[in-house]
Amino acid sequence: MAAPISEGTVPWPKAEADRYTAAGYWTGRPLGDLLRETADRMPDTTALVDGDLRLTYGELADRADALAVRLLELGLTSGDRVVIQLANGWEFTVLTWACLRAGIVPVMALPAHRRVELAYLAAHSEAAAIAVPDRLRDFDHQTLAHELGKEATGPWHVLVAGDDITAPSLDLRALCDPSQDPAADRARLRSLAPHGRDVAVFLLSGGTTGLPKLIARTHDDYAYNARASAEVCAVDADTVYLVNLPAGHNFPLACPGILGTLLAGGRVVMLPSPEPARAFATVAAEGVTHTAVVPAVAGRWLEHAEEHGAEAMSSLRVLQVGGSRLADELARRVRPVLGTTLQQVFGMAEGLLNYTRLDDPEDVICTTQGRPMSPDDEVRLVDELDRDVPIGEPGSLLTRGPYTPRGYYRAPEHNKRAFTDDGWYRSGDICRMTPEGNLVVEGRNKDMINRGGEKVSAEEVENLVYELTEGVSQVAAVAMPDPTLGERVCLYVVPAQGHPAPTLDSIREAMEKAGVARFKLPERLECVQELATTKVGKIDKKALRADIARRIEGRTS
Ligand code: OOB
Repeated sequence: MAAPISEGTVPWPKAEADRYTAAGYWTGRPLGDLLRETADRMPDTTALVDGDLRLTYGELADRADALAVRLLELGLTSGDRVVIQLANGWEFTVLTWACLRAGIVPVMALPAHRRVELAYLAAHSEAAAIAVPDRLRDFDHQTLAHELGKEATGPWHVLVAGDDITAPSLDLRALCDPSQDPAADRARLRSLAPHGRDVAVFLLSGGTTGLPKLIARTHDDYAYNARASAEVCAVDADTVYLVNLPAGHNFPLACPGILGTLLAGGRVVMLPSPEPARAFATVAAEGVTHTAVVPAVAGRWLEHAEEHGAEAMSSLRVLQVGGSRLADELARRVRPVLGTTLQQVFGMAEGLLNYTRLDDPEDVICTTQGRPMSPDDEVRLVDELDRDVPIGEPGSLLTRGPYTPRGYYRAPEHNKRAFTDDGWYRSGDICRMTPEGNLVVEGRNKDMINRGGEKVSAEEVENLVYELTEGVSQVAAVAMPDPTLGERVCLYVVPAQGHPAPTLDSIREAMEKAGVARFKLPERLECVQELATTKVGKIDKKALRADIARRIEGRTS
């Protein structure tokens, strides 16, 4: 039996919970109920578009209920966990909605994850099921999903979205078919409705440790996250929101993303990738008003528009950009080239969201990463001794608030480091605050590489290299600058005595064979005699980052 989720979560203190409830942020209503309510208000309005498939709110809500009941009939129960690793398609949205209705908790994996990540997520969450595509970009997700089942300690269901369903997989699309008796489904789900304080979804941390952490987001906090985001982004019933980042990431899921748009009665359009020609055509065809991208994609879209014109984008009102630092120069091109309002988003799966406001002066929009979404978000910028730095000085960002949980799931040791004793989350971002209260992200003091919005934990890469490569004495993974992605993974290796230096290809091959997500594989290798160390004898990553930046510039001093 899987342990109840409540055993691994860190609840907000009672005083804060009461305060957030009194302020109206937490309503005690589960997300599934709130979604159903929107559907009841506008059953005939189009809610979801995926290629030729269009579902009204009524159809979407009924399919979600039908799926929820079928999951229960399979033996899943409220509180069970399901790893979701689906492409951006309608099935993702129906399944997520279904889980929220039944109190089944999705663990939001990414399509790029492979055996290493999925096995860990399934084990750590004690998942009873996984939902995958049959194949995606030449990878056989279905076979891997069944292999993962061999390690499961309890029942293991494999739900597959695609045309090639092989036994004993369950056909996810068929499970989403409308039911004979929607009213009966609804009645059955009513008795299972989770509480507002229950966990709604597990998000994945960007990761600074050997293994990614799970973030338990409650119905109360995540509904507020989505609803308040929708307000800041002017998302309402007229919104057409295009999903082109991986749907299980917090940004397209709830900032305001899929959930914020559906709660507001708008329309969600799913697209499998942000490739510019197709994205532009979809914006034009569907009259898309809002979308979210990472800076690297914003750059590609700007280039595309400069080459082919931006007529296709005429309906787009808000282009949200976040996940990694957007260069001011790129930001300044958005309005003139795309004719749309840029919104910078500096967020994290752990909670805190900062947005530039749509009516901010152009200079604020182009040079800052915005300010906290909620009046009750608390933000501090501190020095090494946790003392507040003066306004304008860079400091390490600490935060608490109504949608920032107080600890990672089942990680008591790590929580002691990642959170202060009084519950502040140490984001590891170095920011400065402008006089008018906006944040500018200047760097970070966490050991993570931000590859165009994809987060890679240096420690995880290092552990994998030690484990998989013979004859290495020391390794260090660091960020190297990259003009398109911002950063890429560079690996420093000190070969062991008497061993030949490994090659980049051999390291990458070993990692890929072991089943590590491709975005984590090092893209440059520097074999050296020794690694610079700090005064206390730790590997000096700052020196290594400076070293690789110099080497890339061609000065190998
Ligand atoms: C978003 O969430 P995560 O959990 O993948 O990554 C969070 C980290 C932040 O701590 C920061 O280091 C970095 O990503 N980051 C940014 C940024 N937005 C995120 N760094 C500089 N500028 C930005 N605008 O990435 C995320 C979650 C919700 C909304 C948007 C992004």
